[in-house]
Amino acid sequence: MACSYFLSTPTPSTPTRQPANPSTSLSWVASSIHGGLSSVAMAGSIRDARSVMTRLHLQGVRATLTIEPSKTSAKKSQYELQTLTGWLLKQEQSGVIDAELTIVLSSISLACKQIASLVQRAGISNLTGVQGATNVQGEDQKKLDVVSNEVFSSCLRSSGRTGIIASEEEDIPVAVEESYSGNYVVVFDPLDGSSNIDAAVSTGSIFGIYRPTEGCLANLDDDTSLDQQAQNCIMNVCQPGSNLLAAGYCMYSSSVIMVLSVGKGVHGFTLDPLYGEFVLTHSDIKIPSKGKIYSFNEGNYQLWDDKLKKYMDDLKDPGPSGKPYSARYIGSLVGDFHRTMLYGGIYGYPPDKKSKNGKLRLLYECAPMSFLAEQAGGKGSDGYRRVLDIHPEQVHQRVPLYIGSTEEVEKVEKYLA
Ligand code: AFP
Repeated sequence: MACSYFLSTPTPSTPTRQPANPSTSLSWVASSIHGGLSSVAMAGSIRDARSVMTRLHLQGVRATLTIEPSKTSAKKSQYELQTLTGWLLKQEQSGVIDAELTIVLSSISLACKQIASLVQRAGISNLTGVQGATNVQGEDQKKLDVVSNEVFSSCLRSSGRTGIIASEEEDIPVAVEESYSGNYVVVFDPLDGSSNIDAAVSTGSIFGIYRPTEGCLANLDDDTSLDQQAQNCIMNVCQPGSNLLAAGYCMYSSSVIMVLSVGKGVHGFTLDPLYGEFVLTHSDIKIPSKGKIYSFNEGNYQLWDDKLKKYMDDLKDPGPSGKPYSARYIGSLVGDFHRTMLYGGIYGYPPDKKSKNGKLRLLYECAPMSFLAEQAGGKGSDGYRRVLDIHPEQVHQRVPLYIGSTEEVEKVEKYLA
């Protein structure tokens, strides 16, 4: 890290110190009593400082190199912002991601900004309510589900770096014709929690990015039939979460926050509504190892397995401390998971008598969130195994999910064993 030092004429009370590494980069101030040079702030190495010393000596000024940490310039400027764009470029420069992935992530951030503005204005621009169709999973599509899917897909297509996209709102994964390099496989839920939209409650977009795979390049000029191409796309999308290169979500709430991992920790960026830029606000997020908040839809309690009922009953037992766990449930995975990441605790969507695999989808909900949980030091489990180890058999496959603080996830696993 660059340090700040002073180069000044000596006084009896300031002993001369020599730096360990003469090429260390630093900022410094040269000041002299006689040489006409007074408090000149410079940035450079100690070699630069020594050359100024030499010049001072040549001018007949007697000065000695005295190096002291600056009290003022170590302070971070209040105007210094780390934007998502700048952060991505840094990751690229340090070889964590390549230029292609940088472009894909930028195009996702653009989609999120557009969806954020649509969500905020939904009530004004008649975008609340249902579209009148159902998706492949038989769920009513909201108008904003459809629009957000359009926005997400078109941003990814126009990035030119995405080979296949798989969305909650599309029956099967689609090969992207505009792709000319990169060919990343991107899975996403463009607007999760959309049943909350009409009440202006938190929603979010979730995404995961997989490595390009050879079997599924969209080439509409070749003789491959569309059916075969679709098959290829399905095969290539059905990768376990352990193959994820990057994953994240964008939460549309009292603020718009994009949380992202490229496999080196988890970082959160808040959209500055004045600049229209995502700004780094949550660096290297770590989930507390335990936490006394649980987030389950307890309306399904009677439909749960007895082991899970026992677990839930015990969470509510005040015990010797006199303090039971607290319940928090928005009904929007992104919002519930975001809180769990920051405060600790557990989010769960268990199986029940009606839905034997729970409600959440492996590819574009459970796997990306589990990737983030692990990158933040937490855990994602289906009750018995690591979610990231599950190999999807279908694009819209559902799995039970228990995710959050490591100790809390291990606790529910013990009850279910
Ligand atoms: P919607 O997109 O239909 O609102 O579903 C949201 C969701 O997939 C997820 O975000 C929630 O955690 C979960 O469903 C809530 O489901 P319940 O309403 O059954 O609790």
